[in-house]
Amino acid sequence: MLQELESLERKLMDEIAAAADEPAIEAVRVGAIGKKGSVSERLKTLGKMTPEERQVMGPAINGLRDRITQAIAARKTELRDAAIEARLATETVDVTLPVRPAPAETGRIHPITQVTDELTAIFADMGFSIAEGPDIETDYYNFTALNFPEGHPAREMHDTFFFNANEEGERKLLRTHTSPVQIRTMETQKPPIRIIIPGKTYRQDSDATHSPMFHQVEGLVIDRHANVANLKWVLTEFCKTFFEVEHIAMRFRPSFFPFTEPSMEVDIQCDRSKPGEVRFGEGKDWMEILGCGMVHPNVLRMSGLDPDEFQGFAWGIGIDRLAMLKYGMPDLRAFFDADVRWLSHYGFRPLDMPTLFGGLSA
Ligand code: 2U9
Repeated sequence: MLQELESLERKLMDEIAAAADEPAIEAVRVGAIGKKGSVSERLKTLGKMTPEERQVMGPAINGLRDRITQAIAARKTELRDAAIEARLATETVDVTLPVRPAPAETGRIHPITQVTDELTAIFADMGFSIAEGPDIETDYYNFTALNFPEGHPAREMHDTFFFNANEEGERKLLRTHTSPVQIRTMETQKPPIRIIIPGKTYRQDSDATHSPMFHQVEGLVIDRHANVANLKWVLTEFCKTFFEVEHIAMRFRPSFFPFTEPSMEVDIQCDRSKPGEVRFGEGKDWMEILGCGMVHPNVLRMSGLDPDEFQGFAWGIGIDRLAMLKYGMPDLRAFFDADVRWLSHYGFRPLDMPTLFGGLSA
C-alpha cells in the first residue's frame, strides 16, 4: 500500500514538473486532488479501513495530498511568472515611435454637415425648431398642397424623379424640395409655427453647380401677424451671422413661386472685383442666394388654416451652394465623390462644433 502511494507521488511530481503552461497544471490538479482525482479517491478509502490500517495510511495519504497541493501551487506560480516574463519580453513598446492620431483628430466633418450645423445654430438661436419628413413623397405633398395646379408646367420644371405606379395607380416621387415637411407640420401642429427644415432634395440635373441629390434648408413661420418685415429681418440676421459680417446689403426682387404670394428672390451684396474670390458684406456686386415669400392663401387653406386668421412667410436656400460660397469650393460634384484627400482639405475638425458663442467656422 505505502509503496503504491510512493509510486503515485513520483508519477504526480513528474507530471507537475512536466506541466508546460497554466491549463496543463490545472489538468494535473483536477486529475490528482479534484473531486475524482487519484489522491482524492484514495482519501475516500480511509473510511473503510480498520483503525490500525487507518493509523498508518491516514497520515500517509493526507501527507501525500498536502505535498501534491503545495507542489501544484508552486508550479502554478512559476508558470504564471514565466508567462508574464514572456509577455513583457515580446510586447515591448517603442516609446520613440510617433503617436498615432486618434480618430477624432483624423476624421473630418463634411462641409455640408458643417454648414447645416451652422445654420441650425443660427435659426435655433432665433427660436426655430427643426422639422423633418420623408424623402419619398406623394404628389399631393410635393405639388398639389403647394398650389401647383394639376398639369401645370411648374411640375415639369422641377425635373422630378418618379417611382413606378403602385397597385393603386399612385406614383410616388423623390421630393423636389423640403416644402412637403411644412405642409405636414401645418396639418399636425397649431400656430404659432417656427420651423426650419434642412434636408436632402432630388431633381434630374447634373453639372458643376447642380447635383441630382442636393440639400436645402427651408423655413416657415405661421402666426396671426407674421409679415414681410419679419421675413426681411429673419433673413438679414441669418445672412449677417452666416457670412460672419457686421453689415450686409440685401436686395429683394419680385419673383414667382406657386406656394408664395408675393414671392421674392434675394440678392446679397458682395465684392467680385478680385479674380477667384468673392467677399460678402462689401463691394458693389450682387449675388442671388435665396427665394422667399408670404405663404399663399390657397396653401394655408389646403392645410386646414384660415387665411383670414393666420398668415406666414417661408423661404428656401440651397445648402450646397451656401457651402461653396462660404468655403470657396468651385465644383459641387466633388462634394459627393467621397475622396478623402478632398475631405481632409475642405472638411472640418469633428470637435469644432459651430455655435454662436464659440464661433461658427472657427
Ligand atoms: C410652404 C409654403 C411656402 C419655400 C420657398 C423658395 C421660396 C425658394 C429655392 C431656393 C434655392 C429652392 O434650393 S433652391 O433651388 N427655394 O426659392 N422656397 S419660398 O416656400 C414655402 C414652402 C412651404 C408650405
